[in-house]
Amino acid sequence: MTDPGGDSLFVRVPANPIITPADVPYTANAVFNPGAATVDGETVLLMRVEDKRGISSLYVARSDDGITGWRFDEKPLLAPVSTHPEEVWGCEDPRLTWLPEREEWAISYTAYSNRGPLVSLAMTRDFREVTRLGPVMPPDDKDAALLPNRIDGRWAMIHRPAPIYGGAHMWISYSPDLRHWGDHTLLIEARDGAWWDARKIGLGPPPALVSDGWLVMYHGAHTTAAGPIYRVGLALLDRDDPTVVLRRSEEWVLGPTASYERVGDVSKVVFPNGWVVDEASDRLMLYYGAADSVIGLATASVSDVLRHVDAMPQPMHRRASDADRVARP
Ligand code: BMA
Repeated sequence: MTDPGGDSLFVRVPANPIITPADVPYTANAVFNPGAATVDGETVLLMRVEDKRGISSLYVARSDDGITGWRFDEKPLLAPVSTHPEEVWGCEDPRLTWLPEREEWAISYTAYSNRGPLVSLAMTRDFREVTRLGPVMPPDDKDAALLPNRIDGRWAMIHRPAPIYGGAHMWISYSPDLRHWGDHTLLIEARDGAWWDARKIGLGPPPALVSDGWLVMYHGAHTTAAGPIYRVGLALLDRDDPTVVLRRSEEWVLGPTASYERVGDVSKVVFPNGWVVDEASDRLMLYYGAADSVIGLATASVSDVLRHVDAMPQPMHRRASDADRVARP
């Protein structure tokens, strides 16, 4: 079968937006950018909830079908605490990765410190109790997720440092113990100029291991005179060496076109943090923040997504670092 084409891959559910501030049993200015997990047959979302001070905490919602009938915990799973001063301005944008070796979920989230956003890790088995590991990357750094398994004996984490010089790109780093990180490697660079993913990109949901390799979704923030437009594209990494980029989108596969994505606290934003990817049932459920205000859900066929990925160009430099050694045309 031929590539179905990027624009039609992801279909928004009729119930969108599936969760809004009016739905939750606590005061919220915005409910957005959720991580997603399947736990005991239920879909669990760990939602970023911004209160009316402007501070975000992470709250759990559960549903049997992942679309309707959400049940909301009344207390946050992760909220700023005085013992973690790096969270003084909030806990934001969680990504959830099941670690089979440890039999627990890793929560990688943005801790908003008064020296800028940084990456923190916490662990949970049931989304009822949580243990913080604390900060693992200094500011400015965000958009982080762990790979579920060690690669050659080490944990791998994709993240997005934002240096003063040269744009914000995706990196991959390695750790023997989830605490000490090194071998920092440039993974996918933001493009430049008029591109949708120029100058600032970041990982979306945690990479999903599929038959062809690691399926990656990432956002690009294209700057316009009216502010940024956040859209998403796809990439594929080598299963055994995820520093090797096998494919990368030229065109975005999802952008802000629905009214709830185009108008909100930050307009024209789709920001996926969580997905449930099931090759066996050929179903992909993509949970995303819309306009930094509400939560949307789009579904796709995994095989259609993989056919689309297979038709995407192979990057000229399969390791971003190759670009330093080989002259660009
Ligand atoms: C990014 C993050 C997200 C947010 C997005 C759009 O930098 O801070 O939390 O959804 O901007 O405002």
